Amino acid sequence: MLKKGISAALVAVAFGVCATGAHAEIRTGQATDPSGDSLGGPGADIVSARTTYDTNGSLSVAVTTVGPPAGFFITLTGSVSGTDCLGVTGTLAGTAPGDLAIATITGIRGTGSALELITGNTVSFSTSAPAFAGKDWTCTKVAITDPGGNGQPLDELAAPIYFAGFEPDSDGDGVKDPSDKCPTVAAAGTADGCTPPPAPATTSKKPTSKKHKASKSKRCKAKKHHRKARCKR
Ligand SMILES: [Ca+2]
Ligand SMILES: [Ca+2]
Repeated sequence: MLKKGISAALVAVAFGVCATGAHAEIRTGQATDPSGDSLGGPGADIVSARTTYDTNGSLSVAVTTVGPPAGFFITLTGSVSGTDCLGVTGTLAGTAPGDLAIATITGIRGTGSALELITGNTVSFSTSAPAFAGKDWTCTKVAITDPGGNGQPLDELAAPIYFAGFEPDSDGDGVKDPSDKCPTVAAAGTADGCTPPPAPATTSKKPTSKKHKASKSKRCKAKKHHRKARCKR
């Protein structure tokens, strides 16, 4: 009876876990960008960014700049395609400093709003809505434009943020681009994607020995009429 009770409890726990989102997935990624490459001031010069996407429907993107954030920040979260980030995208965007940010999804008008929070030189945008659930999102692009200068681009991430486990492998050698020092030269089986694997070491002295024996045998055959006795030794 006790065993039955325990089994029932375990089944209930198992179902409970599944019902509360056992299949949900949290994907994260981060990327850096050089400083000093912005057409704007330090507040519009991206140095790093990171994303967290919960497939239950929460998305947040944080962008760090050289100085206190200043500009119109646009973050587009989509799907890795080659080395780009495309497809149906979730946008979190807003002017920093400011308090109104927007959240939209391609093809869905007026999806909602996003929360904007500034801490030091980092501005974070986040939203949580059913429309953001279950997307095939694996990357994020970030750009800053000039809010007072007809949207002129000031700085953008040099490469999209690729979520961990979804980084592209341009040359298909099994070494993901972020760790591949030669991303266009396939070098399977290497750690850095460049150095070809070492050639298998030539083995032992046996082949030499056989060759030697063979040549000795040939020599002996040729001379068998003359030096039969010596060859046998
Ligand atoms: Ca930059
Ligand atoms: Ca590679």
